[in-house]
Amino acid sequence: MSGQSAISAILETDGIRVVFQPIFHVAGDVPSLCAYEALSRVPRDTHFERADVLFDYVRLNHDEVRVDRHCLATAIAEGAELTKSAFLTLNVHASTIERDAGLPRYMDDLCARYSVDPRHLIFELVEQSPFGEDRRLIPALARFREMGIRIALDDVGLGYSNYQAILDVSPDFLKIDRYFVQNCATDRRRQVLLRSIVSLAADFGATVVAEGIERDDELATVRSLGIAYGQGYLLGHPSKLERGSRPWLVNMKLNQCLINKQRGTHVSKEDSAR
Ligand SMILES: [Ca+2]
Repeated sequence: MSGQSAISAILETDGIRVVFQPIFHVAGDVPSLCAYEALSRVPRDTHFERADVLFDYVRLNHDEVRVDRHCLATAIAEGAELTKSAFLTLNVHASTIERDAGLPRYMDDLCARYSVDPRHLIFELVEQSPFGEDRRLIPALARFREMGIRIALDDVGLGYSNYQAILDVSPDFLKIDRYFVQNCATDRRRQVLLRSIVSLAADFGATVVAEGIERDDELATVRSLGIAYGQGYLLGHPSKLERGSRPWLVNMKLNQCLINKQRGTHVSKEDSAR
């Protein structure tokens, strides 16, 4: 079976599943859950063993639009309930936003169908090639912003999520890739880079989220550098959403002793929605 047919088979059988990983506000005395990232997973017994393998193939074959549409629909269908009390972040390729002129209407329809307020959604822009080469990205993003959807730049620091993207996209959020967070407690060079991203974000009016926090000392360092939002295995693993369950609170291994008493500025959903 070719890769394209394998993708078609996965989409037609609703093979892509979604899990949700919590994002916490970590600057206050007590961490508070404020958003969930929807992450796609593929069945292991198919042509593609992992989602990143599938997405690499999709990008290579310029097939982002149909796969992104499918993943967005799945994430909103399964995560609609979460948007009642938190933000829901959705990964989407910048190239899909550039090419898919019908996507705003598609999102409108999905939000109406599942009673989701688009102001509670955040697009995480991912890309493996230069952003906005044909200049359609910025006007396309403006249409989503008019709907109330906010824009995050994913994997900041890696590849094409760089200064040019920050300048062109003016993202509301910068999600710092785990590469810069791992071992940041002991690696001063990583601290220098993180500090510079925090300063850059402040100047651009963007909010920083640190990804891949796995250790207590990494969380403490992230907090000491003034990063208010965090995500990672220490705080909560990606989990399937099961009705009535709050698996993230059970999984949360946060060491409260590490939360220093310095008060951060808490941005509630209502505050930040303005
Ligand atoms: Ca992401």
